[in-house]
Amino acid sequence: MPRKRLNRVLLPLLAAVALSSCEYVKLLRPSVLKQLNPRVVRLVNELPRVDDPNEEVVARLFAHGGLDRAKVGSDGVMRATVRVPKGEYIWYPAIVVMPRGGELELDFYNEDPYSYHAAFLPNAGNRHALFLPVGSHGRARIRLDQPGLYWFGCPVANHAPRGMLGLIMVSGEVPPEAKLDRPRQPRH
Ligand SMILES: [Cu+2]
Repeated sequence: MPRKRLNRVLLPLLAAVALSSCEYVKLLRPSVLKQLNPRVVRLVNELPRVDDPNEEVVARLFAHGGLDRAKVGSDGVMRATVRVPKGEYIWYPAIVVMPRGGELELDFYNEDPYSYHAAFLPNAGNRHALFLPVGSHGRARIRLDQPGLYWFGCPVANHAPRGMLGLIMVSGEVPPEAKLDRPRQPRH
């Protein structure tokens, strides 16, 4: 009987291992590996605790566009480039990380021949709109002083729910839980 008992334990275990290794094998298919570009790798490195509900949501929603870190210029202004690729209705990258609060200059390139787009951006408690006709380049200078998560999106038609939502993450000395919520905005 011990052998039978062993089977009762071992068989489901082996089945589970086989199943889970199948799941891993599935991840090795070219379409998935193709998504492991530097932007997505940076996203996973920035949000390693994907079992945390908030981080999980952020990582899932924005994984395809990946993440980029704004570079601080000699003038103290942070800069990053965001592209709209052809026909994908997504921002590349979808997440821009600022190392600290301050001014952020974003260069947008609409490389989508099918549609004009626009970037509706957070800016010092207000919003800044940048229109992006087909094939155009636009530059926006915004100010985000407080650490936190700030949304940006394309207000054209149904582009935002199709994937044209992005995040600007302002790093800073706040508790990690606070970073995952948009901070209180000053009232004017
Ligand atoms: Cu759009």
